[in-house]
Amino acid sequence: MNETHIVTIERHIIEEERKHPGARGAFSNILSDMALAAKVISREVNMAGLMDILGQAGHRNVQEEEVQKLDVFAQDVIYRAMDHTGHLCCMGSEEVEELLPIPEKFPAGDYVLLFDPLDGSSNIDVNVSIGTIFAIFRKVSGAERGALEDCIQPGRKQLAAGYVVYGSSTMMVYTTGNGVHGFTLDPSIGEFILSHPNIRIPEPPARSYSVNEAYYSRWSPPMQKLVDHLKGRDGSPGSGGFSSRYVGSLVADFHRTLLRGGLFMYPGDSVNPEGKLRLVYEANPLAFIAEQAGGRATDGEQEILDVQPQGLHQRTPLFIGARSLVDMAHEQLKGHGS
Ligand code: P6P
Repeated sequence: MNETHIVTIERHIIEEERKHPGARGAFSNILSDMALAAKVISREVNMAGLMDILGQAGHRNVQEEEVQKLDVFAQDVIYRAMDHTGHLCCMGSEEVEELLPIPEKFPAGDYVLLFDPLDGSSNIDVNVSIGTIFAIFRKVSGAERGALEDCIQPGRKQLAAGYVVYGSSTMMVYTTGNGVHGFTLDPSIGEFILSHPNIRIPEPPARSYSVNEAYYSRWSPPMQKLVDHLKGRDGSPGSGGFSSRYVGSLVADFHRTLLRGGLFMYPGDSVNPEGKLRLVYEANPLAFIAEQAGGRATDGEQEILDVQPQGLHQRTPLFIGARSLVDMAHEQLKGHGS
């Protein structure tokens, strides 16, 4: 790369801010602070195997999942990067049941941060890619230090969304509503460098689908019929010719879908009618990114971004990826429940 064409994420964020008339910089600072937190988390994730940080932290989070030490670390890093800046009125995290307040000793601001600090944590010990997912909203309540209504706005209201994938390289991908842009961490200089400007989900997409087929027997008949079609088992036109890819780490599966195309699915089933993934800090941010990249995201009945959340940790079925493939899935599922 020609050294004079290095665009750091901080530079890109500032240039994005100039596209938002009246922006006062607070919003840009939140994104830059998230990039800093991502660098710190990346360092620990990449050293985890060497620093005996692996293994259970010995307690369970609100999802009743064994908490890995890195989960706790990532949660703490993001909170501490944000709690003192005066830009946020409160935060919401996958790891904490209640809203995360801004400490009284620090000023509160006009924005809200919702995040999953380290999704896919069960994959940490086996060195599979994991990720951080985040969404930023403007405060809508009259409460100086935020309220639940600030954290359960429809995804359509997001000002920005992004994720960090800690994989063979660490990448941060974000949108502020002007396209989707990817940055790769250069550890030698500690900077996220623009590597994937204006990401678009390919159309026609890679003929690839991503779902945990172990749950086939628990799916609705329309969901079973959809996957049978993708596997070429129903002989209908366009049936078959797909490959299957499933990492079991949402950010890794989504990142591949974003760059290559394809269809990622986590449907509801007879055991978990609303599926497993979380609406507010997983499906919504990824849906904003997917739409900005020309794709689509639905819950089988409606666009993810149009769902009015009822609670911070609400689950949702998710069908996301290349528009043509989500359209096909949605038509087969709508009205039947995923
Ligand atoms: P399953 C990881 O635990 C996670 O929350 C997501 O990252 C991933 O997409 C999903 O669960 C995998 O769930 O039921 O297929 O193991």
